[in-house]
Amino acid sequence: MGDTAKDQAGRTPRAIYLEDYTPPPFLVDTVELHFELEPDDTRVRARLQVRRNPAARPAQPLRLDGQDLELLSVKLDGADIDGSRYRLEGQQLVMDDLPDAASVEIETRIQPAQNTALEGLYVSSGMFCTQCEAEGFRRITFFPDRPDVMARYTTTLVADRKAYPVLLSNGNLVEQGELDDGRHWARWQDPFPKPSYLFALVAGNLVCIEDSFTTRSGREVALRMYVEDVNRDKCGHALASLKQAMRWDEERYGREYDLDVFMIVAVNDFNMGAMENKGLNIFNSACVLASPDTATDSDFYNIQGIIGHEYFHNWSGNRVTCRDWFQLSLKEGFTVFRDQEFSADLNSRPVKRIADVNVLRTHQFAQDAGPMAHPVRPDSYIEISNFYTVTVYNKGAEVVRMIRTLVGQQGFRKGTDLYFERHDGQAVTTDDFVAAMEDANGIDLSQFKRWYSQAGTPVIDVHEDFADGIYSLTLKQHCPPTPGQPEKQPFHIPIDMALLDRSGRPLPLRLEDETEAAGTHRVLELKESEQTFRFQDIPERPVVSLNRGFSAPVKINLQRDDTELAFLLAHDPDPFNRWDAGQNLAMSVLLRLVENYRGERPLTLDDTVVDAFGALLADEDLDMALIAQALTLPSESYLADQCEVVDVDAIHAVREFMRRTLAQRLYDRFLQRYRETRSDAPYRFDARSMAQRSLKNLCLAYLMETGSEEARALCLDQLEQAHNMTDSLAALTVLAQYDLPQREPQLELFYHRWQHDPLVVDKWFAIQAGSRLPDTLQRVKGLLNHPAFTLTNPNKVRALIGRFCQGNTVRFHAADGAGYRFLADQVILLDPLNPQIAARLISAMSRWRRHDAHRRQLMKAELERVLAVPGLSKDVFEIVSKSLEG
Ligand code: 7MF
Ligand code: ZN
Repeated sequence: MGDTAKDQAGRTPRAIYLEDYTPPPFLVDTVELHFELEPDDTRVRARLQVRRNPAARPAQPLRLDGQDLELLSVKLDGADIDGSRYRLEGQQLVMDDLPDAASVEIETRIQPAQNTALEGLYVSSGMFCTQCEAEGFRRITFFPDRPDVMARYTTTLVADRKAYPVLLSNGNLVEQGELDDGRHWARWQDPFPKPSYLFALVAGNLVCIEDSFTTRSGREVALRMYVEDVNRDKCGHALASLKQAMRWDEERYGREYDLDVFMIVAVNDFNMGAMENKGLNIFNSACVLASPDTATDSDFYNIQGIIGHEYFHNWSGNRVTCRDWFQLSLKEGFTVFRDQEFSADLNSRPVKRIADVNVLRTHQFAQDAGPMAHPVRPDSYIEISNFYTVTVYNKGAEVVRMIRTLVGQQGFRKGTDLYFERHDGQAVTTDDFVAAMEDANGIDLSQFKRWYSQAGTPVIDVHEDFADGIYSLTLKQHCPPTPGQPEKQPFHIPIDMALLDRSGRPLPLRLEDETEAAGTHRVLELKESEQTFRFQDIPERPVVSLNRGFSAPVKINLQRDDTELAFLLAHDPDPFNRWDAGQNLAMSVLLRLVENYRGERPLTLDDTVVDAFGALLADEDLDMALIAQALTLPSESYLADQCEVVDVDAIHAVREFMRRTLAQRLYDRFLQRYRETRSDAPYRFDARSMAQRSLKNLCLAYLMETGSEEARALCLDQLEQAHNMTDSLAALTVLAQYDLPQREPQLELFYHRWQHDPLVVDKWFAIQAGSRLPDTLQRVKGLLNHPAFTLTNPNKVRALIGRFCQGNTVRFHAADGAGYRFLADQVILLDPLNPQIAARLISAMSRWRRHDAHRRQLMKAELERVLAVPGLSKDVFEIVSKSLEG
């Protein structure tokens, strides 16, 4: 039985509060784990050396968490004890009257093959593997399953030799042997104390691809990647990325790897992207396996970043970990910041920044404005799995980035050095992180810390004034209310800015209390609700470039006309703000078009706008990836966020109109660019070739919007000629948007070519689920019965159901409510199998209140239907109940 939304007494699940934190009554010095692995009957013996925590309130019992475990026996200091010496209380095993130090040995039985939740120990494609973060270890054995209990682990695995020739766990292999019943065993020892969430084991029939890395201090580290034999040719990119990450962390943070072996395992059934288990990272196969034939540029790019992310956790997460799960952003915000900078250093920095800001604005700003809004450091949760969010991760990374902006690159490095030195081997808080930054730099970040405790996206209203050579910039901040936080205190906001003259050159800046100008850009520190900055000796009315590089995760309210936006799009020396001006220009055009569409007035596009985008397309000096990003119109969901009441049909129609019109009016330029960027060169993963492919495929998509025979021929030709997945998938994705005779045969052909490769089949599902054609829901429903589809594989669920409900706004929100009914049906089927994935899916309806009355009613009814399901998981219960309250 899984955990249920209501317990036997019918009570709803209890929330956990940050303010209730108390230190653990007992610490665990060592753990010896012994596994006898059988898919349907695994025996786990755990021997814990426990010791009373001097820092805890005295006389408390030992409490061990356990979930879905069959308890076989308990021993205390080597002797069997009976049920009078311990009790099972809820999901804990409680022992009173323990001595100050004791050995507790517990034997349990679990059924990994029945574990569809993919938390704890489970079987995937015939191999055993684990996922323990955040609270999965309690599904393996009874243990104080909280990150402030750090222990040294020794793990012995026993399994059938034929079926499971490879036996892995954290740390170093210390011993192995054969048993005479066809089984073998291996013992692993991890010298570093770690919290239970970093425990991992893997047992299966895997091949090992070896490499090595020599650290800066000259130690040789063995790098081993374990995959199914069919995937042996898809490991090169991950291993190359790993070595880049190891070098980068040495150079940028002075951090070396600390064990003699680093292992990566690829698993087909995995709830998330990857997991940083000490010395044994486990990856969703979709986030680690790549070959040019089967993976796209964005797959290659993401894999590099995710490999970096998991590797960087070895210091930001493992050596220094979280005191409790409210501190999740301590490791995740910091590590996302680190992986973002890694990707920026290795590829194009502006391209990376634009991509990251896009994620933040479309997903995190939306979360901040909805019923699931929470601070970077939440103060309560029902199910912690629901708080692995864009707020904790991506806004958390922005908070770290703002600290770096405030203290500078060198000050930041001093801060991280002090942080790692002070807290190595400890479980700490976001306050500890900030304190290290303060102490290393002699500054006060107390007001800044509101970024951790207050939810919501601050809004800055801008007022400009120019007279007598003085340019005055007035910034007023406010932050809308969020659940539980009606009023907010002012944030400490770093705003990077410049003033541009008529030709786009940044002017020297001198504030009124300064004697001479210093530099042509400034980081203004906004701390009050309202502040005015007066710049002297300004020769002409300037154009302000604000929040350059997106220096703070805020919304800027500054009314500009199309001409000024077009000017910034053409001239801003900050590439990020250049792109941003283009997005704002497109946005204001589109929002006006929405009004026209609703008023049944004709839709038109001004020359200013067409010319601005046309000039960009023709710019020979601009990075092709930036051109592609600038020509990508704001997404339908981001547009929806800018509307009082969302009109999905209007938004879809005007965005398509603008794409089609740009394509018609700039047809020749798109065509020329397409021809220039075609290439027969073999696939290479580097910023230049990726940029070229991204512009080419953007041009193809625009050209197809015109419906020309020529474009169609180019698309089919690309599909036929493509010698890499990036190009063939791009062509097929475009083709799938049109009701053309070639659509079905080409989809069919693609499936037949790739049916043996589950990751490519996922792409095939996603293409169909993302099509804007009106019969897409029917199609998706049909594909649920396709032999390659299964609800028990999260990648399949995300590709088909996730793509339809989260990536196909116009079809999901169909006015008849069929999309909503479909989602609720699937969530109800999925929840008993995999609550984490079910909870992520149902979030697609959490912002139901923003839609028109008709759709609101339909979504609310579906949410209520889900909430009424008996035995609902805590995961889905929390999302649905908060969505209905909010
Ligand atoms: C890059 O954070 C950025 C974020 C938890 C699982 C991986 O290392 C992780 C794990 C979730 C959501 C996003 C990411 C991860 C998880 C992730 C991966 C790569 N500690 Br849930
Ligand atoms: Zn992480």
